Amino acid sequence: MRKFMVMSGFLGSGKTTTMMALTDYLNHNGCSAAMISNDLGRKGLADHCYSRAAGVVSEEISGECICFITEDLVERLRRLYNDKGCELIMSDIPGFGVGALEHVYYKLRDLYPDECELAPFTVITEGASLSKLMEDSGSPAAVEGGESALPDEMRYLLRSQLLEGDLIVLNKADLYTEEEKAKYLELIRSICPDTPVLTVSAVTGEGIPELADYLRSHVTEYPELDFGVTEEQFEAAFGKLSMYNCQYYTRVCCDDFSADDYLTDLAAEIQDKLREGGYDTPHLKLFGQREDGAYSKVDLLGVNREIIITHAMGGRCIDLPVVLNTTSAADPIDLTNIIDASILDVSGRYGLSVTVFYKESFGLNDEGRL
Ligand SMILES: Nc1nc2c(ncn2[C@@H]2O[C@H](COP(=O)(O)OP(=O)(O)OP(=O)(O)O)[C@@H](O)[C@H]2O)c(=O)[nH]1
Ligand SMILES: [Mg+2]
Repeated sequence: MRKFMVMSGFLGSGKTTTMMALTDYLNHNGCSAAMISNDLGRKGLADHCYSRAAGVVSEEISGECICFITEDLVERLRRLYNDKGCELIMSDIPGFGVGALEHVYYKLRDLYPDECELAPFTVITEGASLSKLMEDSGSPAAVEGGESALPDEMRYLLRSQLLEGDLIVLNKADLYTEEEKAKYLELIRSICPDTPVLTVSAVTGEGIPELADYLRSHVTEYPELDFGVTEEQFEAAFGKLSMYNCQYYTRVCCDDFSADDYLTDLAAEIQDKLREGGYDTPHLKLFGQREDGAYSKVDLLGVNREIIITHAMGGRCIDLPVVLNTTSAADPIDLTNIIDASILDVSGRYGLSVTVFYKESFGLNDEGRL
């Protein structure tokens, strides 16, 4: 079998976590699998660092959505199939992305028909996104641990992403009551009445074997595309979002420190400042790894939600390389100022020096980016 699949879904819905769980499960159950983390931004993004640190077979395609670099994607797939003996390869796309069905699946079918089979185009969703779709205009969505402050324009993306799927996966099942789960499934059915839906928890592993079997045994049906959303509405949604990525190295002047506490405090500082500025973040990721491989991963999925320590390092360290990535609903210059100031403030509190290796930030609609 030489199979490829794309996993789409909104920022923070659990694409990376689900691909990690699937890759790991498949590799332990008779199918050689690999995942590709794809995002805008320079090489060495948090998702790839995290999946590699966790020991999952993973690669990275950064700088451009796989939608627009078909030849590079095909080259990468060939290497994984031919040199590494992979049978099922999965890649995500940036979490605000729509259109990969057309740009990846249709192009692979038309230009590279004998390259590989295409598994169902899989869309991950979860309670926070579905609550955003459910809320009445003007009344914020209640999600686990807080209300969404995301702009209403995000609904164009959330709805279109669902419509693009051959398969919809309701993730984070461990967080819902039976009543909530039923409400989310009903909403999905009302938007996509004919699309199969599986429920999983990428964190507990519930439903992962069933999802893996489904992907192995089914192929895409090339769903018809009619989002019912105008170009202007997509532009309005993208216009609300900005990206900030940086990598820096931090070192304590004396004593040692907890990477888990440091990254959590940094996430809290950014959260407070974003909230004060009237902004929200669907996903802020912080990753730090000690020289011996021990790592800390902290996530924030909204200004009104609890900070998540996704993986605790546990011990202490004297220095730490840090990767910080976010796509936030904020002005790009304000976002940069907020994060830069937070890094300096919190590092100062811990007595840490900061050496920035690289930093980039831009609005998704900014013109002139090469
Ligand atoms: N409780 C719970 N948390 C989950 C589950 N799946 C993912 N998460 C958490 O949700 C957060 C975001 O998950 P990611 O996998 O990074 O989300 P993503 O879709 O890759 O996000 P982007 O890369 O920003 O588009 C992390 O803190 C995960 O640990 C789940 O099944 N249950
Ligand atoms: Mg991800």
